Amino acid sequence: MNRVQINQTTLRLEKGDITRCEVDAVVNAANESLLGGGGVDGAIHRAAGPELLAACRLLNGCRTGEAKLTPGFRLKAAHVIHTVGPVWRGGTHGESDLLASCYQKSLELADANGIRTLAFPAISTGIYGYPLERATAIAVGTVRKYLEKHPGSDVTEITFVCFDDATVRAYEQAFEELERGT
Ligand code: AR6
Repeated sequence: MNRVQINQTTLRLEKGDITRCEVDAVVNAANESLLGGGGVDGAIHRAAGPELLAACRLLNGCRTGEAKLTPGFRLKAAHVIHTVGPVWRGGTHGESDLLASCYQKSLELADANGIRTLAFPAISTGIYGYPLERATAIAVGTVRKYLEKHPGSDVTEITFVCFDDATVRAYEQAFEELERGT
């Protein structure tokens, strides 16, 4: 299963590179400095150009679980929502609440800025080591809760962009669990 509908919003998954997504905003899995890094963060900064780093420098960093907005500069996406996922430290350091907060705060920023189409990477599941299936369940579950609580949300389409097949399978499973209501 690669598509789920919640109120007016379609959740979909796509395999590929988030820097090429034609959406209103892409979400960046950043670190607290917001000054760039590896993984999807490095790819977004390379594709957006040096103006993105200059804009990020003005933001004074971002705490784990929070989100901040910049323009997308040379990306096709008009905006970048930078959020900082938790580093996995065994699961007993508030990681699940912090990861859920990344999705929640990103959606709040999207709605506050008229963003209708949004693409998320699998936050924290790369360099930060969050177990994949647990992370995708939190991603999909948090988005569902947000949309059920905000039936007037302007966001019409949310794409979970998967860089590899294991991530595709994890989102497919999370979509199936959501449809089954588990
Ligand atoms: N498009 C979509 N997904 C991607 C792309 C891409 N171009 N590149 C990687 N991914 P990660 P984190 C996937 O490590 O775990 C940075 O240094 C990747 O396969 O990018 O939150 C930051 O500055 C994985 O599925 O982010 C932080 O220091 C997912 O994106 C730290 O890494 C997230 O992997 C954040 O670590």
